[in-house]
Amino acid sequence: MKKIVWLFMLIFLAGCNITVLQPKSETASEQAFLINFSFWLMMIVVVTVFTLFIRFVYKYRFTEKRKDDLPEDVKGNRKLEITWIVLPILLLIVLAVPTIAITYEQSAKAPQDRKKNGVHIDVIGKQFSWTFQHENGKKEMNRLVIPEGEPIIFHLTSEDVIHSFWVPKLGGKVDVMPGKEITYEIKKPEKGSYQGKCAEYCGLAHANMTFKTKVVAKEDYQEYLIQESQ
Ligand SMILES: [Cu+2]
Repeated sequence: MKKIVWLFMLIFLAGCNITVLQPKSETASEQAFLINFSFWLMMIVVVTVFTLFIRFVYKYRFTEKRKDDLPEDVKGNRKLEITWIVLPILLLIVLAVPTIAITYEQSAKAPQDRKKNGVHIDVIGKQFSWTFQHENGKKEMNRLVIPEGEPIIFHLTSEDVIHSFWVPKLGGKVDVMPGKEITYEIKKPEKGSYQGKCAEYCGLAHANMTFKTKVVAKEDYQEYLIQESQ
């Protein structure tokens, strides 16, 4: 009992801060929606199963009165059987439709036309840093500046091993492959500063492969582009 109390205290006092559940872009909001939606849908199943389980254990428990009872031998129940086949199928369809639609729409794609509407940024990962190159050729290391509200199209490549591009509050994770360009889009980021990181173990200093992401107003982004790199 004491252990359970400690466990609950640990969970409640840990101050869990799950950044993917604090989305700051349309892309991340869709991802958070999928997590919440499937969680609550599964909770319906969990609660139903546990309620029935507890109810049956209690209802058919051993008592002095029923000591010699032999339950009736039941063979089949069409209504019940149809119910427990059809209900899960319906639940799975409800779960599958938004999951497939969103994951298909968001998944990283083969290189795309650079004329596609949006801000295009080349992202080059290497052990153990990130380089961001903007459309006018401006380059910066470990600091990504992007304009708010625009579709941001990242062209991801790696110079050595496989990395993974991830800004938890904005979107990701997307594998960054050597010798192969992949495009990934983050829609409508909101103003703010966010932590970005490599999400694929890539060597000894993998944990240091982080970068700062700054989402700024559109005018500020234009100004940033013409500033000399510091
Ligand atoms: Cu890495």
